[in-house]
Amino acid sequence: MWSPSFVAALLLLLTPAAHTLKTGDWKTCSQSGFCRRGRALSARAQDAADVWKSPYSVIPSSVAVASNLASFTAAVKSSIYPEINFELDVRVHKDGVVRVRMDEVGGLRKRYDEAASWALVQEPEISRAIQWSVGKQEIKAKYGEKKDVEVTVEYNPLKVTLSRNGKEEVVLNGRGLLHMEHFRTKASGDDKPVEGSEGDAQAVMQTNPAAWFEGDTEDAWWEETFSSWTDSKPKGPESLSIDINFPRHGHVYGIPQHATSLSLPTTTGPSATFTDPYRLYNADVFEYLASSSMSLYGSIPLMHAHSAESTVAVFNAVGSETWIDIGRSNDRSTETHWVSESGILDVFILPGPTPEEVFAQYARLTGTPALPAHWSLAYHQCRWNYVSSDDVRGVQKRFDEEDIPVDVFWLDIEYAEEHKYFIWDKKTFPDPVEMTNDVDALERKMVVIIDPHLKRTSSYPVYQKASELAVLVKPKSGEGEYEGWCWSGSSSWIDGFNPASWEFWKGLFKTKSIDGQWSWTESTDAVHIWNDMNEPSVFNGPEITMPKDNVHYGGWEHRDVHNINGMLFTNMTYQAVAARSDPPKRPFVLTRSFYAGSQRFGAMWTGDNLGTWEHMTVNLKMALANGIGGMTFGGSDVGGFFGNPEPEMLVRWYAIGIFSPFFRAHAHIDTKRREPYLLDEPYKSILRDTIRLRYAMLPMWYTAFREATVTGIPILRPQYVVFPKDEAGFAIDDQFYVGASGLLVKPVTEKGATEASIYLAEDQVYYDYFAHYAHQGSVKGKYVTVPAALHQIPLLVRGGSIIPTRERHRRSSPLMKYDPFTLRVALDKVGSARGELYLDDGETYSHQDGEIVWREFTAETEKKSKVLRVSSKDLALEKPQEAVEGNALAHFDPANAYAKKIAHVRVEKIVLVGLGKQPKAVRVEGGKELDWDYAPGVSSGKEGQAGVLVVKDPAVTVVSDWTLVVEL
Ligand code: NBV
Repeated sequence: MWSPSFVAALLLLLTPAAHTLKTGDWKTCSQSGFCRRGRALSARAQDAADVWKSPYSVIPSSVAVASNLASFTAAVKSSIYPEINFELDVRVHKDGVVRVRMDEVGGLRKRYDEAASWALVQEPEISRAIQWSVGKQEIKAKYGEKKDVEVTVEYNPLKVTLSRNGKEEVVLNGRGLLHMEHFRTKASGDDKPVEGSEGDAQAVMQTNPAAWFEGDTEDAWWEETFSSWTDSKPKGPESLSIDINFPRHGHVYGIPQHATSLSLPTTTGPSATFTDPYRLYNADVFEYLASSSMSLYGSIPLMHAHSAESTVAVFNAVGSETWIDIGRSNDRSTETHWVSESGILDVFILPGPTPEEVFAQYARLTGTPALPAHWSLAYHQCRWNYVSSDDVRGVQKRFDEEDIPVDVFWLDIEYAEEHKYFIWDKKTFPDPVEMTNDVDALERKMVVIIDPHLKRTSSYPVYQKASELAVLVKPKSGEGEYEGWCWSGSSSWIDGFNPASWEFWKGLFKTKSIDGQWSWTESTDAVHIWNDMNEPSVFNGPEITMPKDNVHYGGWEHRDVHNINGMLFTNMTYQAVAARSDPPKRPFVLTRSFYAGSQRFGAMWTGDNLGTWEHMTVNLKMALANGIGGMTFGGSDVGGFFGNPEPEMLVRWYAIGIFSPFFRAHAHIDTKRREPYLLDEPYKSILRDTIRLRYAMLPMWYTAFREATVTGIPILRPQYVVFPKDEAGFAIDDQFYVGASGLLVKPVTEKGATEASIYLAEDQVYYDYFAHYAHQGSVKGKYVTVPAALHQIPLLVRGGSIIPTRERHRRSSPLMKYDPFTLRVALDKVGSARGELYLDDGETYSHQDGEIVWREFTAETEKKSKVLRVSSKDLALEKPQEAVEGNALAHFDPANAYAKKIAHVRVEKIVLVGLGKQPKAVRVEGGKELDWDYAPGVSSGKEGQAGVLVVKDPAVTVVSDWTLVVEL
């Protein structure tokens, strides 16, 4: 019998293109026709900057303001192709976001215009308060509460500007790089010189502006080859170029996913960090580089631009391959140039002006992350592969023997017979339901991989049915089924753009067969799903993906929808898993590929990282950038996918893992087993403590997730988000805050470190979470040094925070659901603090009906009366509209069914950090004196070992209002 690893090794051999470390497997800009054309246009425009003028202009007489005054349309012409018609549509949303759309009208074909409809959560509401004033040379509107925002569309050349208080914030086509290549008919001969293009550039500009503008050859207009692949390009050139400038904004962030710094390094100009533009083209980049502008698995065309004055953003809703150049001018403005292969111009300008407002604006467009099931925030144990059901049982046993908590066991592709997903390999997994039930017995879950490639064999009911329903992607002929090579050998791909594929897909996940249809009856509600390879990854395809001339439902080419493809697959899977249980439970789906809006369908991870310190470091930065793009529920393979990490590295990676919203250990099939219980001491004990810390902090994490689902603000918050005016923090991406909890984490990513240096942006006290040492920050910003030996995690608590934890050790997180809480109160300089706790049943949708507990804890020191009070009150009662995602609660009943269920759950300990004085007495208002311990130390305003008061068993519950009184 062939072992799974033998089969995998064989497949690796059979797929040479996919599996050797070669950056040459993916295009550079100069190997991509439309990118080359876009960059050439930019270079020509720059050379002729003094005379250069965009050929696109608005026809003034065509400007038509809608009857509700909220939007306008206008005809646009290019002086180079006067016979081609474009239409511009500009509207302002209720929240001030400006949407600018332009399409070719009456052309030979239709451009793909559905990217936004996949990304947007709903059609945005248009503002009714906008009054456009139509002038001879421009049309503009002022809006905003203080009428400080202005959007101006200049006619000739076409230029769109968003300004605030008279200062330009975002400018579209300011450099004249707008170019929508119109559809045309192919003349005979390829790459032929354009007539009249000979001679000196300036002369050509005068005599043949088209040749000057578009270049002097039909460069890759009708066909393009890369390596051994030829893209037939039946529609000819249709790329879209637009420059977007951010005057006086010296930092840009976002456009995930790239392995680079959070503040994006430049790609143009003499000191450019990268020679190639940032590429957005979902790709299975094997052993990706730790510093590169190359594409990775997911693409979110959202960019924040930031300065101490404001944060603004653009969301360029395009689904085709896109390259983005970033340059910086002397006045520290950022100039960007976006070139996409196809699609319409559909740019959303997000006016901010704060990071929070930009997140809210983007969330109103593409949605917030779905509230995950509580268990999915706990620890996930994965590897390629747990090879049998007994292997899974054995791993579970070892975790329990070693008292290491874990919630989820994962199965990679080897569970599936011949990689036919859903079909268990009965030689190794003879009893999948029993195995799942054994895991479920400790309220644990399983996550099983389902990839989008379907093995083309009639013995595979999933493929057979998909083929029968004709819901598979088609080859360039538009007939039949595209066939490519992936794990399952000869495969075809489900086409999520075909509406019929959704019902089919949903049906597959049913645990009871309906009407005799094949469904996954050998599965239970405790099984959740991992979607991998959904870029899609195709071993024998160009750049390890699908040919661009493949055809999807509606006749669209794969090129038009490539970056959206992976999201559709997860969306379908998410709906399918949700529809499986009745009443519905929150599905968990992990995806490798993503697009704008993917946050609504679950978690992502950073793919096949290497077990190196560089990858560990860059994965952290990537987590921050992914969060900017909405994908806050993310993490990296703890330990690194490839390689055998030394114990020190593994320990440090777990310390990162416990501060990642998604916390999963994973490893390649060729690596040595490295489950935490396998390590020698002291590493094993350190890992146990580390994972336990994650479990203790689950209340904080769940509370942070609630907030993200309502506000769209990422859970891992970089400095510029928390301190938007502090220039010194704008490029910091090696430390972050966790939600609004006040926790500041500085992961150690260097071998042999014993100390870490943490930047404090404000004049505030920050306590060491474990040792309670009080570090005083400074208004000017300041670095402090904290101990960071292997068993120590550099973790500070911002003065003024209250952190809820649960500190009993359990084997899995659902077993903690009635455990008592500890409140850690970190007093600020004036002796006050605030924190929140959000709870619900953690798995159903009853939270949307108000079955929640959402508390606010506050601490106040009254100097005069010499008392410190810590109080708990009902936040849901105060702000029912903000309690849960989608503003669903109009009213809130504090005595809801969930609150009743946990009515007995106590607060077992209150820890007050930064109390400089031993108390005289401690009691809960109206109650008797309580027991306490006091460890002397400084008060919250001073540097040094802080005084700590521990109040044991205050005899209060978590759902009730109470006040603890500390007499000083
Ligand atoms: O399914 C096997 C792996 C998986 O373990 C990994 O996490 C994915 O990113 N998968 C990629 C396929 C091929 C990896 C070489």
